Amino acid sequence: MSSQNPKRYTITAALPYTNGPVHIGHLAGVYVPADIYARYQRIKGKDVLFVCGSDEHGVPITLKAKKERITPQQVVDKYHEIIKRSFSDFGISFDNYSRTSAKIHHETASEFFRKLYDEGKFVEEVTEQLYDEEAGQFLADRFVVGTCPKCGYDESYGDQCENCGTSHNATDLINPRSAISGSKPVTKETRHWFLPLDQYEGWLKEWILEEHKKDWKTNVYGQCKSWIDDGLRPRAVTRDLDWGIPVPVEGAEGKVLYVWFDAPIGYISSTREWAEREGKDWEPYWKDEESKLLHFIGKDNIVFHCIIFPSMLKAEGSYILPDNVPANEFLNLEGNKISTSKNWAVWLHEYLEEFPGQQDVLRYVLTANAPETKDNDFTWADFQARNNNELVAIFGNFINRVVVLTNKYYEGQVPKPGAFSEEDQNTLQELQAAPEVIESSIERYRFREAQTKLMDVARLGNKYLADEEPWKTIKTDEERTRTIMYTALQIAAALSVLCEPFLPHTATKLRGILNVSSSDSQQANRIENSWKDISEKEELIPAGHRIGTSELLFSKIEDGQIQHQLDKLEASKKANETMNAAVEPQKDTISFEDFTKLDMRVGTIISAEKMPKTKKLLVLKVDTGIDTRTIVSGIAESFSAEEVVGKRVTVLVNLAPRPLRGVESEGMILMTETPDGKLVFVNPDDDVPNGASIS
Ligand code: B3M
Ligand code: ZN
Repeated sequence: MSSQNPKRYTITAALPYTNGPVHIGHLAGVYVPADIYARYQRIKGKDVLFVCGSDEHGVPITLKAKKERITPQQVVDKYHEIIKRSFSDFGISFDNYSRTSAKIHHETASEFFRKLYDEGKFVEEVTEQLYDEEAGQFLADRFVVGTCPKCGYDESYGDQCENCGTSHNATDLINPRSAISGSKPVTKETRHWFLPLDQYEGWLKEWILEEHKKDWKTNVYGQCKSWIDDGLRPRAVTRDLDWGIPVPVEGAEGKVLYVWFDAPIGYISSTREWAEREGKDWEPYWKDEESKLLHFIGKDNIVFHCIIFPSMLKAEGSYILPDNVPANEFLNLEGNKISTSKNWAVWLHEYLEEFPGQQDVLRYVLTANAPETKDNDFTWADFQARNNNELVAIFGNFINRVVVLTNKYYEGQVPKPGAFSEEDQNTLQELQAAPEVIESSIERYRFREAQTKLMDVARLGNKYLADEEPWKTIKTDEERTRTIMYTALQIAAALSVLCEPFLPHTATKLRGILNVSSSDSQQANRIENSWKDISEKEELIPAGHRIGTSELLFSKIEDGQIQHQLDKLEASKKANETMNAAVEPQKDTISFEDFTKLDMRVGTIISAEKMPKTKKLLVLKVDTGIDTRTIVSGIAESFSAEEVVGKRVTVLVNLAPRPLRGVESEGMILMTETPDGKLVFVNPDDDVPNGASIS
């Protein structure tokens, strides 16, 4: 592993589960930081491979398919496209975006498994696993929920607790219940293959706890340490499921690879897919010690990328190990945890519809608030403030003033400078130091700090103009004005390079405005600056060069746009409240005998009148098939007496009679309630006769 000056970079970003679109939490935690890093290394001229792809196996996909009543394949086909599109819209510059349902991935993962299998690296064992008798299937991973054995959270999944991050076996859960049928699972014997993590403990201790004590982030190192200190146990790498990569071994019918076994191999398959397309060799990116392998992930994926996948790579034997795993914490939204099921999220595809062309604003705000060392909060007020007070007022304003004045004073030509004053020299010196300042933050994965330093360059430009006031000197000193404008233009040109990792769309736009090129341009006599040039070149944009016309880089975001976003979230909150209010927790279990004591019949209301001096009560005559009887029912706030006559109803007929306001009520009509509190009848189909019993 070569941290210092590696030959090439293999950068991976977590493969998103393809069971829904991607939101700002994904972008802030994983994809924007990974992209900043990849773009930065490319501008520095490094050999970079940045890969990702859709994670299309695993229980989350199957559950979504069940919920939407479509096939798992339909689920992944739908979301793969949406996710891929969002990434490209936001400028996430993957060299390849693959998917784990691709043939090359099935092959790569199967070969990998087979090699470990053939070399006896797995332990094969018949164990008791949770089984749902109602659904007729084993309950692995997210198919089962229960109480976390570590933190007591009672919605923990079978393979991982979202509350404390611990990864466990489904049989470790306390009070497990099936996510499919809700029933209590039984245990049943089944054969599986286990990766004996306990055998890698000594090596992991040395590799992580010793070698990476200093360079891994404290949140990452801390999680690994606690895992290793707790003692590692063998982990099953196969599952009894019908969606996934079939276990490539005889006698393993009906079994697939555990999604967390195949998904990280997806990084390798994505690399192979890229290499085949580009006519390159994939192996150095994964097998040459001089390559630097980096995994960008969210904190819930730490154990898989720091312990399990490296153990797999180690077991295989020919791969390099990650040099670093710069995992982020979580991003919250307006004070609450982002939640797909509660629709408490800002979806990337929706954002783009509402803020077209403003992807860099979101990238900027997410980096400014990146949850690098602790969970952080995204608020729309902050989004607006950072756009209006920073991007518009500092960056955009500086560029606009430079371009407008150059066009006005010099018809768009960079003026020839005279002698530089001390202020000019200091400013240019500060500019030359900027790449190194930004660089040192990026190399330590401190992207928010790096972006602040980028903005300091725009601040430097603004301050320079404000101090030197070319709009005043133009009236008195032409040569001085030319020098000022020349200097300011150098800052603008530097910004068009320095902002590229953070704000790629803005960088392109700015290069257009300044009429300078990016390295892929075919233009003759092009002006092209690299990261290094900013510190090393005498001038970045020469006198006589003609710039383009002014165009606003950023535009103000109005209160109304923000209010619209807040209203959308408010609507989600309301919808959740009504949904939660509607679902009461299940009551205590009753025996079958208890149930058979209830005598419920289909009946028809034949007359109704309001109980005098009450708001709620109607006195009903009901034909129960057995007899016609009087029932007093508290439904008058939802129904008038007239409208209930003729209604088919369900009646509990053997409820002990009780007097209500002096009228004997001989049973109970079964009702339910809409989320907004309106009562509705539980009414049987019309062709069921009165007296039919319900059981
Ligand atoms: N799909 C988990 C997630 O989306 C998982 C990451 C796989 S990375 C190999 O959080
Ligand atoms: Zn837990």
